[in-house]
Amino acid sequence: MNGAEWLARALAGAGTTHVFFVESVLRRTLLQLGDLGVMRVLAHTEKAAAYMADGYARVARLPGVCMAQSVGAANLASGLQDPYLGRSPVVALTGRKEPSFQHRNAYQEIAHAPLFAAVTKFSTSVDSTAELPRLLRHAWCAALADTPRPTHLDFCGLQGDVIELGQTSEPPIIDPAARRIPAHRPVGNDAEIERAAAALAAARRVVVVAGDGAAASQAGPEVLALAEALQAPVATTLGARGIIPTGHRLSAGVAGSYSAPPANRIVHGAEVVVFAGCDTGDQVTLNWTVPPRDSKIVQIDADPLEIGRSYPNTTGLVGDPKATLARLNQVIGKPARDASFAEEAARIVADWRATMTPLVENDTAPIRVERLCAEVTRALPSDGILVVDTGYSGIWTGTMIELNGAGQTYLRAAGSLGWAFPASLGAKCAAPGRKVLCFTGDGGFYYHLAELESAHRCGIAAAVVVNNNSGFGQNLTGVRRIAGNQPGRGEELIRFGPTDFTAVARSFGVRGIRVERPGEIAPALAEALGANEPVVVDVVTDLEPRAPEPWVPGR
Ligand SMILES: Cc1ncc(C[n+]2csc(CCOP(=O)(O)OP(=O)(O)O)c2C)c(N)n1
Repeated sequence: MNGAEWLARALAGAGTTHVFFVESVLRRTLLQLGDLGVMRVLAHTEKAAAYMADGYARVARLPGVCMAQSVGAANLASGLQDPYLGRSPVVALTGRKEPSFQHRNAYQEIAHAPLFAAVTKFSTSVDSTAELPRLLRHAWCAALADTPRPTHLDFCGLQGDVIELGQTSEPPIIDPAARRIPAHRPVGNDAEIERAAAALAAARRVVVVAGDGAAASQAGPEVLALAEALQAPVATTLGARGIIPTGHRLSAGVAGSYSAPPANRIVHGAEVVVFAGCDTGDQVTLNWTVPPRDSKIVQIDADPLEIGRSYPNTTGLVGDPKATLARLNQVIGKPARDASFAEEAARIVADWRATMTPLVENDTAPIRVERLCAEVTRALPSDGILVVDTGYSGIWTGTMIELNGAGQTYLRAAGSLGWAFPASLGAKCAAPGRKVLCFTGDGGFYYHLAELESAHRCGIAAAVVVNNNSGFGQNLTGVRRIAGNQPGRGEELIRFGPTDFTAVARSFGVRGIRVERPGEIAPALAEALGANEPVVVDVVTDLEPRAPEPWVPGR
């Protein structure tokens, strides 16, 4: 079989239903993929193609495939930063000019290897069809294996032509086990589990902080079972929002820097913290102050290098969070527990929620984002997928949108503004039977507006809610502070618009619904989520209101 055909058959055989690309690359493979029923989503920028592949991968739990030719490789690599940070298995395929073109001022090409080094866990060149099966299998398995991250194959030839030249007799099979994330479920060592169980049984105030790794492992039921057994409140990373029902009496909310006040207070007040599949990075720990650095920790992670990375006083369990928590729960059993810490935590959460009620119920224009979030909570179907951008979009949705912890999925940008809209298109491709709602600010939406055309052309029916406050809302506080809090000064750095995104959408043939009053939100969301086409809901809000802020120790 010709290498181009082998690649198409291998990708389709591995369960790939969509690939995301900018022409001109791997043309013969793309044509073959079409013949095999795989949808080729032609994007307008390589970065958007990478984000689409990321959203696809997170929902399909399979590698998302994106492609670009030589000159597009740098753009594609820039789009791998977010899946790298977000631990998403994206496989990037690029073309690169032949060796005879290297080191002699070739048109349109810089060295690819350094571009991909920082954003992949495996990146190599493919110089012959004979090497293709082995290298694709490795790129695929490496992307899926813990910790999932992007991988990259750089095909010889501007458009990856090398694989068109040679033949292979290998069967077009990437992974006979048809693995999805998590690719493996190792269980932590028994002696360590016993030690962790003893430490938890001896503590009165235990908190669980569940992270993106626990969400990827689908460990929600096991997290909740541990929490109930220990009467331990559960906080999460932003990416694990909704791993348990957010309205549960033990739910403390998102912890760290993108949080409302309760979660940090509760985590900070614990005697022992269980980090389950949690990267213990600066965002979830508020720069390693929540919990304090010398806290007693039980940490469960599939990657041994994560154990004790930032908290030295750690008992580590190396294993898949779901499988290891299940074993830990067996060992812990159903102990008699003092529920006073859980009750105290529930009171902290309830008191904070009460302070938000007037904003949630606000019925006047300009629309409050708290009200918008409450309407999204009501509108999102029980198996809906919510894809949110970074910055305030992450904070608003992570603090104010409630999720059922059973069927709904929350995907967040790992930090790159503009990620959410293309990622939501990829998510919808992976789950055509589920409703996908993208929540973005106008600043984030501007990045990839052109993908409205892709959504329309490819019939990708995502609903996009734009929190349109005519500026980089999150940054208002910072620019004002730097400008000495002088009225008006600093704002020129972050204001733009006003733009009517429904008119923008219509120019691409996409339905747009403008929302200016609170009462219009619910019917607009119902219409957008009921449609079998992409819809932009342009919600006019105000730049001034600030999103919830975290509780900071000692302040
Ligand atoms: C690629 C990139 N550039 C810049 C930033 C910094 N940043 C974070 S949030 C934000 C403003 C977001 O504005 P918008 O999307 O309109 O949402 P709002 O804060 O107004 O709700 C900026 C500029 C970023 N996260 N990513």
